[in-house]
Amino acid sequence: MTELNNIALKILEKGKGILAADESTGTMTKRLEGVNVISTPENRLLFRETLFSSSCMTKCIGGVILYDETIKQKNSKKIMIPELISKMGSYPGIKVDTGAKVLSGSPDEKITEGLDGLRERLKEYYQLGAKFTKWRGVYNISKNFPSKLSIHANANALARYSALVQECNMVPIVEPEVLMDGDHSADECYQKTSEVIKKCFEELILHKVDLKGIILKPNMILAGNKSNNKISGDEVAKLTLKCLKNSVPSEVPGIAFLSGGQSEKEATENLNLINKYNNTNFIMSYSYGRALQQSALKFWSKNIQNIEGTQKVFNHRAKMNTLAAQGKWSKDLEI
Ligand code: 5MM
Repeated sequence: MTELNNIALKILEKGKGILAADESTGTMTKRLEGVNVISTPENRLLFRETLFSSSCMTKCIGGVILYDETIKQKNSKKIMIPELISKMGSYPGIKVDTGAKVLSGSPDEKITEGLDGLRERLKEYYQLGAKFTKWRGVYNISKNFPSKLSIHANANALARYSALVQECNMVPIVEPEVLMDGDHSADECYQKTSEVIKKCFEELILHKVDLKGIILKPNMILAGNKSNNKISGDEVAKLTLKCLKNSVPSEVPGIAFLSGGQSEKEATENLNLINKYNNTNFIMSYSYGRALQQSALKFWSKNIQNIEGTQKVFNHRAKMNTLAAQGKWSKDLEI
């Protein structure tokens, strides 16, 4: 089990973070069509291999979460994608859930599926070079949500997933995402996120998951995106730290936040403040999807052959976040 702890620490060492490039084909199609690029396996690969061969992969990106399609693809030089990522000095990982579906018993909420046949799929991914995995539970906030049922069912699935992943010698990323959609206050986000995370750890412990060999991927504590009572970055950082300090067991080596719909700069600034005020022993880094890729995707969409230009944009964003993961970012470093 020390091996898993070492991998988790390596992924997040020296301000390194995780690139979440695990958009399923449906989501990736939305992203590409949003910038007027046709979503073909070739275009999805071209954008992703452009990112994975960027220079920031060596010093800033400790791990890349892949989707099933990508982990089985070869780049233009016929190198398998996990091998390319390893050669760049990063760890390949894989999303293993099969998506969030309607939760029977509370049809306005979601339960993440993918446990059936997971043990066999994990063996295949391990053979393909994956060193870590990801599973995301989603929760929405409203007066009655997340319900006890959704909190319990998703925590149980996250724990069963994590136990199987460790059995197969990979590090599970545990991602309970409390969505920012809605008009709720930051205090409500704090209450619900605390409840969700505490339940996850109760189940992880029950399922005998070694907490030293996981990475937690939570949301930051924010007011809902439709709330009129937005809070400052300082308050986001302080509430986020308070929530995690009170709900995450000290054995957990690292926390890598999702960006959840924050703008690129907001996600960087908030991470920087979290690290400035960090009064815990946890490494606090990033596992961003949109907040790492948005500008690079926009640039690339205008000229998909401009590899170098796209990489420059991506390198900058990764560098900013790696500085933020050490509390060393400042506004004037932005272009
Ligand atoms: C990259 O997006 C992932 C979700 O993909 P699907 O919806 O296609 O399954 C998502 O899990 C992502 O890894 C996390 O939410 C973090 O991404 P953001 O954009 O929130 O930082």
